[in-house]
Amino acid sequence: MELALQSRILFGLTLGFHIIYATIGVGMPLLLLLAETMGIWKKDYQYRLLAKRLAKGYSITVAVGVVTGTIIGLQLSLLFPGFMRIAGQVISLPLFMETFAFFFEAIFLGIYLYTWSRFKKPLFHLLVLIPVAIGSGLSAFFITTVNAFMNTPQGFTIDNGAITNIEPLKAMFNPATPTKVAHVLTSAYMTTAFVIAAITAWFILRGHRNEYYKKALRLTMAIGLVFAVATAVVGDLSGKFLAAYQPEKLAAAEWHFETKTHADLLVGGTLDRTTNEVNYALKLPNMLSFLATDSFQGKVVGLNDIPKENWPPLIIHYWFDLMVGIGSFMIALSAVFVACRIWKPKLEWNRWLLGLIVLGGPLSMLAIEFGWVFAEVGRQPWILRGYMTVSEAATTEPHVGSMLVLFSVIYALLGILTVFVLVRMARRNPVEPLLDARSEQT
Ligand code: HEB
Ligand code: HEB
Repeated sequence: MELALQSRILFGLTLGFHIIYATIGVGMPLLLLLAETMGIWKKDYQYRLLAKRLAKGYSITVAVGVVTGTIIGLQLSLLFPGFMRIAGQVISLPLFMETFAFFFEAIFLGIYLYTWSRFKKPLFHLLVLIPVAIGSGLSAFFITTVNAFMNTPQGFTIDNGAITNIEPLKAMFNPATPTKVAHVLTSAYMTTAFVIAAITAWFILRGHRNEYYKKALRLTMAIGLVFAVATAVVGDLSGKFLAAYQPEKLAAAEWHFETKTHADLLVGGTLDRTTNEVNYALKLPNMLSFLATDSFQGKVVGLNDIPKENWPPLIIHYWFDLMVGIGSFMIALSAVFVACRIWKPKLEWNRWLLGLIVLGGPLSMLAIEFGWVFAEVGRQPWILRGYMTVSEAATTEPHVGSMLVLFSVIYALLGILTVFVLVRMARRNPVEPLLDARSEQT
């Protein structure tokens, strides 16, 4: 196998694993914040209990997130030395700031975890969460600006291979930053809510019928609905961003060859690579024009107007469809659940609905993975769009293959360990005995 490809697979594997923890890392503080707020507002101890149990599990996922995040930092310089040589100087500011945001978050998280009964008023404990949520949001912001920079680099000039005139802030606030940061944040909030909803629905299906679970499910499904809609709205803006700044990614995602107005959105289907003909796809008339330009008549650049060596792999069509498909499904599912809660309370606990909610957790996490694979494979062949290709940046050290095997084993073990610890935690401290306790002693 080609060495650059091995490096990409190894780095992709690392990111794909880190993003699971990072997503929970970004989403959980907000969920905790909302659960505790509900508890104080409704004077209901059960919401506080929910926050407390989630926070315990969260401390485990944060720890693994730190390990995988540190591995990313190391691999970035080891596997793509060419990239770090050029871009390292430009992006060192956000990379450093991410570490700073993380420490900020970690300090307040530590305080939060150990002060459940230390404050006279529960409100003060709630306030400690605000810096945690800000810190994790900033983490996501800083690191996403780096990724945005790779897609639309700016804020430097290259003279004979040397990099000069570095403007770190201009590099950070590049055209891809607003939509990417917003889409990453909303999708993390959405996914965390649906993951916790899935676990809760699982417990209800297994016969746990206390109000506690119902409150948890209602809260997470409502939060999930709000952020699923927000993710779709921002995703639409991401589409418009692509049309303006990375037309090759959008065209490849939609197998859109001829530049034209009134372009259709294609769902699924197969592509005949000799004739560039699309078969069996579902056609949504004029919707690609709308996604790209906000007008059904808008003109969308096709692949034929882009040099062939700059085409991203056309397979990204499927990643895009899967992401959008899951997003639409989750909006529908959570809307049905919330509608049942309002108009048909009995249906709310329907086994089928609960089963689908259990499915929705892993599906949302998959949508995060599909979204990143789509965005990152769609950036190929560039590592710094217009300046440097991935193969120019990759290492020529020959040991990537064995590292790939080694890290696959490490991630598998870390993944199993996380699940094992979380399940054991839940088993050892069942929530039922705590539910009747009206007091705040726990
Ligand atoms: Fe991350 C963590 C790096 C991506 C989110 N990270 C982390 C760490 C590191 C990293 C190094 C550890 C800590 C410190 O700071 O020291 N990342 C990284 C890189 C990348 C990433 C390099 C790529 C390029 N992240 C990411 C993303 C996100 C994140 C995309 C979002 C969404 N992280 C994060 C968080 C954290 C981290 C949140 C913390 C932990 C937890 O919480 O879990
Ligand atoms: Fe997404 C990406 C759209 C949903 C996750 N997205 C993306 C993109 C686009 C989109 C256009 C690319 C961008 C760039 O590259 O810059 N989405 C979209 C839409 C929708 C969606 C339209 C509707 C439905 N997503 C979604 C969901 C999720 C997601 C649901 C999860 C949960 N995405 C994602 C991610 C990504 C994406 C993670 C990567 C990052 C960025 O932003 O890029």
